[in-house]
Amino acid sequence: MTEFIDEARIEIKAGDGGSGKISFRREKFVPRGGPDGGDGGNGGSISFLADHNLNTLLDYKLERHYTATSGEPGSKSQKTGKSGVDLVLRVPVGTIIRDVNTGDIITDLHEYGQSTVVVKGGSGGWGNSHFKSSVNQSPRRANKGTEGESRSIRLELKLMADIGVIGFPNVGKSTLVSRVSNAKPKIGEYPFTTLTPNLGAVKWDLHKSFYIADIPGLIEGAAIGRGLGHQFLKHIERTRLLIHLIDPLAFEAGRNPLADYKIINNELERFSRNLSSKPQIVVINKADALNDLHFLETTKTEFNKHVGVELRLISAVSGQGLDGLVKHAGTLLEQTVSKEM
Ligand SMILES: Nc1nc2c(ncn2[C@@H]2O[C@H](COP(=O)(O)OP(=O)(O)OP(=O)(O)O)[C@@H](O)[C@H]2O)c(=O)[nH]1
Ligand SMILES: [Mg+2]
Repeated sequence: MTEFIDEARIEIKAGDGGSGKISFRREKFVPRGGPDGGDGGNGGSISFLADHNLNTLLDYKLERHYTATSGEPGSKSQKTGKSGVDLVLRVPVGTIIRDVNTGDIITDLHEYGQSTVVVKGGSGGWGNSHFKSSVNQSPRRANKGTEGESRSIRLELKLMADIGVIGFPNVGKSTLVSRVSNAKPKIGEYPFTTLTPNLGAVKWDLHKSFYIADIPGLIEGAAIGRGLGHQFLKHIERTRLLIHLIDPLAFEAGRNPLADYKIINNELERFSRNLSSKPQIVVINKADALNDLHFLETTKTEFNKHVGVELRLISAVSGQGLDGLVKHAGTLLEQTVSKEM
C-alpha cells in the first residue's frame, strides 16, 4: 500500500547546566567566613507534545534548529542560578521521532496530549559550599554544569487522506485534486494516467484543512483485479468520505452517468463493506463541456429517483462549483468525525 510520509529533520540542543560559584561569606567582624557559593541552575530540556490541532510538519521544515536555554551560574549567599526554560515543541498526533544516527525510534506520539522529553538539560554544577569538610573549611572548588544533550532527529508523520476521489479512468479526478489542493498530479487525456495515488492538503476554511487523495481509475472488475485501481482501494479504506466523480460525456460501450455510478459502487461493495458504506458526495464533472441541459436535468432526476442521490455539478477545468464542493466536503467531514467520537 502506498503511504504518504511527511518528514522533517531537525537539530535539537538542551540547555547546559550553569556553573557552581566559588565564594566566601563576608560579614562584619567575621574575618574568614565559610564557603557560600551557590549551585548553577539546570539547563532547559526539550520535549515533544502531540497536538491534534496540527496536521503537518511544515514548521519544522522551515525552522530546523531548536535550543533550550541554559541554567545560570550560582551566586554568593548560596543562591542557586536560575534554571533554563524547558522547550515544548508541538507536533501532529501520529508523529514518530527517530534518532538520525542510529535510526532508532525514540518515541511514537500517537495519542493526543502525549509528550516525551527527547533531550535533557544539563545539571547545574555544585557551588563551593558543597565541598566544605572537616579537613577543608575553605574549599576553592566548584563544579561546572554538565552539557545539555543534543541530537539530530527525524520527525515522520504518516499522512492519511480524509477524503478519497474515486471514479472511472479519465473522469478528471487528478484535475480536481490539482485544482483544490497543493498536489501536482499528472493529468492526461487518456485513461490510466494516474498510476499511484496523489495526496494533497486542502484548506477549506481559515483554520481548517483536510487531505484529499485520488487513486487510479476504477473499472468493472476492479475488485477482482481488473485495471489498476483495485490495489489502491485498500488505500482509501481509511478515508472518511468519498468524492465520486462522474464524466457525463463518456458514452462508449454503453456507458452513461447512472451506469458508471452503479458499476463503481458495485466494485466497492465487492471489495469491502467498510468501503461501500462510506458517505459519498456524487459529482458530475466537466460542466464546461456539457451543452445539453436537457441531458443534465434528466440525469439529475434519474439519480434522485433510482439511487436517491443529489448530484452536484462542477468543472475542474473552469473552476465552476469547486469552492462549494470543498466547503460541503469539509463540513460533511467534520460531521462524520464528530459522529465517530
Ligand atoms: N472539459 C473538461 N475537461 C476536463 C475537466 N476535468 C478534467 N478534464 C480532462 O479530462 C482528462 C482526464 O483528466 P484527469 O484529471 O487526468 O482524469 P483522471 O480521472 O485523473 O484519469 P485517470 O488518472 O486516468 O484515472 C484530461 O484531458 C483533462 O483535461 C473538466 O472539468 N472539463
Ligand atoms: Mg488521474
